[in-house]
Amino acid sequence: MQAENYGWYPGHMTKARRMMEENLKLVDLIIELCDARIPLSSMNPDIDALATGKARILLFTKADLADDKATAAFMKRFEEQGTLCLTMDARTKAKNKEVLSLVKKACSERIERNRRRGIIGRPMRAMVAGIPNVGKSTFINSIMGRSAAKTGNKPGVTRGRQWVRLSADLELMDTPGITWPKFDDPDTAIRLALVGSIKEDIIHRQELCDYLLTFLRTHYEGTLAAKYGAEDIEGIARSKHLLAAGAEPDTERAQRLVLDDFKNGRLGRITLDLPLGDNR
Ligand SMILES: Nc1nc2c(ncn2[C@@H]2O[C@H](COP(=O)(O)OP(=O)(O)OP(=O)(O)O)[C@@H](O)[C@H]2O)c(=O)[nH]1
Ligand SMILES: [Mg+2]
Repeated sequence: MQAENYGWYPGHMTKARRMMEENLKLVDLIIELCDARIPLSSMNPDIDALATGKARILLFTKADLADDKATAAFMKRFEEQGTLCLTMDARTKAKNKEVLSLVKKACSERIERNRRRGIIGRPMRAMVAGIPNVGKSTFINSIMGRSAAKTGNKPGVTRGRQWVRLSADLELMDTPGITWPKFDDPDTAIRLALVGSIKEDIIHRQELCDYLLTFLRTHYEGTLAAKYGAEDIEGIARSKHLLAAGAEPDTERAQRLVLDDFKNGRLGRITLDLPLGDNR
């Protein structure tokens, strides 16, 4: 995999890592947001090394778009590893209470240590981190109960760090999303692009669409036929009457349609990372 092709050139990585390190100095807790459709591909592989000694919780957003069965298998695996985690639709407040109790659990040691040192009443500070477009700002707004952070369905909406005070006990830091290369999995960049966390123009649309169609035919049999009455891009173009000059199928428009339908959950609830072993 050519990491530079995806914006993962060395300068970007150094900058992203430095920013993460600076932000980490300011917080007690990391709230890492991952996309439930790609729990593994969206996880920051360097956070373990960067965040030693910090409390951590993992929140899987966009669970409303992910495959429930896969989500359950992933959660089981993470919980067995002792990770404090939750799945959610970050646009709703449904999990607010559970998130706060998870935060408390994760911070309990730190609060106790502070108490022993006579530090009482200092709020816990949490950094909300994760890949672009995963829902960091949306999550902050839901838990705050008001629009405190700017959101939008494309990567790179939040530019700099921003603090919000949730309560006397907890302050949250919104951060810009960062992507990280995982050299051991060449499919990571494609999966990140399919869920909208890498800018659309970086990987060729045809490559993305071919990957998605093959994945769906293999792991979600019948999905394409049910939605489009066809399983390949030319067939889809024809059945959706997307035709170019000479009544040829307009595959470019068909690709855009399929990718857009997937991103917005119109192909059903689909998870691109495989929960059992081989993530390919
Ligand atoms: N369906 C669904 N959509 C979500 C969820 N969380 C966020 N979104 C949508 O995803 C898009 C991105 O949300 P943001 O909160 O701007 O994402 P972000 O992580 O702050 O993105 P950057 O600031 O660009 O790094 C928005 O259109 C949200 O409405 C979720 O749990 N489910
Ligand atoms: Mg944001």
